[in-house]
Amino acid sequence: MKRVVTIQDISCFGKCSITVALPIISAMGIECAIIPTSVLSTHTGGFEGFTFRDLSEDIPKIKEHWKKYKLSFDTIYTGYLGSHSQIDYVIDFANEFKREDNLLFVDPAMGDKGKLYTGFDESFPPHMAKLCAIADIIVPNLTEASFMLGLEYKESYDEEYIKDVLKMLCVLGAKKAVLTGISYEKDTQGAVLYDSDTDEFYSYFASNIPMNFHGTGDTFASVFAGALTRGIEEKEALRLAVDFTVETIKATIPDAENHKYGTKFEKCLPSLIKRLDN
Ligand code: PXL
Repeated sequence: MKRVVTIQDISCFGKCSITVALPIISAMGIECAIIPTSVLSTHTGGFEGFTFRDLSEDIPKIKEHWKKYKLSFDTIYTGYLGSHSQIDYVIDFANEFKREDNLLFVDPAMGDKGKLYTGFDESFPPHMAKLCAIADIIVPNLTEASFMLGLEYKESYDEEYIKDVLKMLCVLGAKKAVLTGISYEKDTQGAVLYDSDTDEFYSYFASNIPMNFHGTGDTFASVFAGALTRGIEEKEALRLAVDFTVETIKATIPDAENHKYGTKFEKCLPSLIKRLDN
């Protein structure tokens, strides 16, 4: 059985990070080990007064313990990290557990819609860029990419601009980069992949549902990381991740007023499993 370790926070309520990654990756038939980097009562997107327990100091201790057991992972998948020291500990973990034949998959989850999430300042993205630099593949949205590259965030853009941003992301050091939440036309939204080894681009778009639900980036990243771990070819993995994310958004439309409570992704897991079986 393939094995992923995902390193991100536990938001106890609100369906994002580990509470999304773990069920999705398990449903994809992959073992999912976790390193919780912090525990929050809710995510930071729209809840007042959330708690935050920093577990940074546990990361090196978990690493040392796992080293004794010579544990290995097909994919190291990192998501939201809540402090500068967590980034350093995760880089250290990746340097220890990265092999020639495994995947370091980085979702630099730290902002959306041109703004950084509550709790981050402008010193954070350049630091996250250092983790992205050692990754095999990174999956930022345009906000995260713009902050890491020191570019002004653009609401509207064309294909050329997105291609330039992807190339700049790979200049940071990542081998491959995917920009998520890309929309050239109002009716479609999707993701664009760039492979710096082959200098090739691949785009996949599905219907654009003009609603924002929390945790959809984590859903996309979990399915994409899971599919790559299963050995699914990148283009198909991207299609699977975009399609599943759109399906979860559609399943949540009846509950749109509770967008901060996350999506009803659980309803869609059977169809994800079915698609993997085919
Ligand atoms: O979905 C990304 C995410 C993960 N973890 C926490 C967050 C967010 C986005 O706001 O606040 C704690």
